[in-house]
Formats: sequence, structure tokens, C-alpha cells
Amino acid sequence: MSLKYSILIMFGMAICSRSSAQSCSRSYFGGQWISEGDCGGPEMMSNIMRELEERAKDEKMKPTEKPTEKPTKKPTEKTTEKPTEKPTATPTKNPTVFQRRIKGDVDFNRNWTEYVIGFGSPEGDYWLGLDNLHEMTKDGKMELEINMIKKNGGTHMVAKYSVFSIGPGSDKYRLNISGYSGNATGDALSYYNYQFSTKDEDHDSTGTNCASEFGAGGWWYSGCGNSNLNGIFNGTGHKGIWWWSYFSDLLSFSEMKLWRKS
Ligand SMILES: [Ca+2]
Repeated sequence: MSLKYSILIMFGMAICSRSSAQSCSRSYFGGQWISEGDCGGPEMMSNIMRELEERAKDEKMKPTEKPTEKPTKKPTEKTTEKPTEKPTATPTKNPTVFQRRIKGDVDFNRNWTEYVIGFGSPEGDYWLGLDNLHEMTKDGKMELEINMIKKNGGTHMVAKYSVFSIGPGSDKYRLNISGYSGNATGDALSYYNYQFSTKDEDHDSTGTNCASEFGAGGWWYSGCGNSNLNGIFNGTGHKGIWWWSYFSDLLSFSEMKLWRKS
């Protein structure tokens, strides 16, 4: 008996035992099968052997089947692209502050170049700069609001101008202003429409330099004028910060801001 056939017989014994697990036991001894218990007789056994032989043939004829590995299909990932959001140009309702005197920690007695480019901190004492002022107002669509607090008594004064623009550097940032309203002592700016002056650039109408001899800061001086919001903080007389009268209207606070016309 070949080794292969022996294996088939042993496999048959296993099947037989499983089909009648409790009542049948068979063994191959001395060239024949010996049964113990109810194993269904020789006919059943021969049927089993025949089936095993057929199975062995079938197994031999079968080609080796390699498990076909199905390519794992990744689900198509659809990128959820958000539509490009265009920034919405929402018109700001907030004003632009271009001048503020509140702490006195920034020197305003500066030269021409510094007044052109600006200085200080937007959160504190501040001058935006004449170049920026010209750019922001040249379309003629800005209004001016000036908030002030008087040093003596703390009165809050407001001066508004419906027309406010600053000329180009070639015209020394000339003031164009009109349409006064408010509760300030009076209109202390609109009759000027003068060029800007500093201690090193004199464009006023006097024989002296108002920026250094009178006001101690850059301003639209004429001869020399009725306001001096860029004067010396806590200064006295005409070199201090004042509106309309340096005798009675010295200020502890000023803020100049632009509103875009609605
Ligand atoms: Ca002068």
C-alpha cells in the first residue's frame, strides 16, 4: 500500500468516525477492515472509499488556485472644495482718527518730514501723517469731527465740518474745510484754508514762523490762527493746546477723525 493510499484510508476513518461518532469504530489490520459497533456494513465502507478516491483525483486535477486578490478599491474621495470666498467690501462705519492728544507722552514739536509721514501710536497720542491724510480725503467724500475736552471745567466740545480735504504735498498739504457745526466755542479753522507749516517749513502769512514762534507744533497757520491742537501738552498760553482762545479754551484732550459721507 502506497503512502498516499494510507493517508486516504486514515482520512476515511476520520470521516467514518465523525458520521457515527458514538457507535462505530474501524481499524485496518492485516489487510482488512475490522469494525466495532454499528458502522453501516461493508457496503457503506466501500462507498466511502470510492468517494475518497474520486476526491483524490479531483484534487490532483485542480489547478493550484491562487487567491485572487481583488484590488482594494479606495472609495473615490471627493474633495469638498469650498467655493472661493470673495471678501465682501463692507463699508466701515468706524471713523479714522488722524490726530489724538490724550497722555502727553509724544512730542508734537516735530519737523516737516515727521509730520508728512506721521508719528506716535494709533492707540495713544498720534499723528497719522499728511501724505495719508491727502490720500484719504482727496476724493472729497470725508467729513471731519473734532472732539475736545477743556482743561478748565472738563467741558466736552465738538466741532464738525461737512467739507474736509487735504491737498497734495506739492501744495504743502493745503487745508480745504467748510460747513462748521457743533457746540465748540466757535469755528476756529474754516477761514484759514492755508498750507501746513512746521518749525522747519514756514508757509504761513506772517513775517515770522508761527509753528516755532507762536504754536510750537505743526498746523495750518495763517497769521497765526485761532486753534493749535498740535501744541505743547499741558502747555500754557499760545504754545499750549487750545481751540478758539488760548486764554479760556486750553484743552486736556483732542481727537480729530474722518467720517466717510453716507
Ligand atoms: Ca511765515
